[in-house]
Amino acid sequence: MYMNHENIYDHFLTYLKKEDKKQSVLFALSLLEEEKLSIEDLYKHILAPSLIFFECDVNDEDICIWKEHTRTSIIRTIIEAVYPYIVKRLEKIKPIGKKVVVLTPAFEYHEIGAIMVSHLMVLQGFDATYIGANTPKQDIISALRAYHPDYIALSVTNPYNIVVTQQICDEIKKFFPEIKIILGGQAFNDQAALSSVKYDYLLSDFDAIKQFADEVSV
Ligand code: B12
Repeated sequence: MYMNHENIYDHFLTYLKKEDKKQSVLFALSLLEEEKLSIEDLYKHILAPSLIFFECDVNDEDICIWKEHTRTSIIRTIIEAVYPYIVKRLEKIKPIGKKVVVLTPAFEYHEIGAIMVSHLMVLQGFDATYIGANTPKQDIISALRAYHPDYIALSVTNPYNIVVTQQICDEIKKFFPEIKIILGGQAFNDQAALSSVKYDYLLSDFDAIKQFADEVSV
């Protein structure tokens, strides 16, 4: 019987450190199956930290990039396998009647945060669709034309992608002034980065999604 998130996290890391995909995936899914953790807690306390705090062992430096890629791929498999559990929860979720398109902009390959955000938004009653990583400006515009969302959420990790984010936000505001722009991701840890970007909401972490849902569903 687990006492707290820390114990679960440590247990999960023993599998991840060995790149044991089978045990990592089975263990993570068993937490949901046996209702030891909610999807929200699995993402917040287990999966996200396992990537954010990934550190290279000094002895492993030569193979570190390979290890990081392998870990990312394991986490991605788990997130995709969580989707049926989201569908199961949908029966109990009251839709709030707001559509969101989630993506990462051109040149931004870090997409795990964006995928998790789209899932967590669905769990809060949003009609949220993840349209991909490294999304060129033109494809974003086409998606907005097709989906007519209330919000577009951009996840940006690398600070050097703020310039492209600024250009995308300018176009969105020009062609779709009614669509509200949500920004999130590590690139905005330094809020000075935002001075040149047109946006409506800055959400810092997973908890902010719930607060945002409460705010816009009234
Ligand atoms: C996995 C990973 C990769 C993978 C990504 C694979 C994929 N399919 O996503 C790959 C190998 C592609 C990669 C590449 C690179 N990476 Co990398 N990567 C990481 C790593 C280890 C984990 C990222 C991750 O998924 N975290 C888990 C998610 C859940 O966290 P998150 O995205 O931050 O999301 C949280 C919040 O930011 C927030 N959030 C995020 N988006 C949004 C959106 C909304 C709307 C909301 C509400 C919240 C929200 O919610 C989450 C929970 O709090 C980080 C280490 C780290 N400290 O993060 C480095 C890291 C981000 N990478 C880094 C770098 C430098 C690179 C490369 C430039 C390396 C290189 N030289 O090639 C390239 C750049 C590629 C590109 N053009 O984008 C640096 C960035 C440093 C910086 N500040 O500039 C980091 C921090 C590593 C480091 N310590 O140096 N990387």
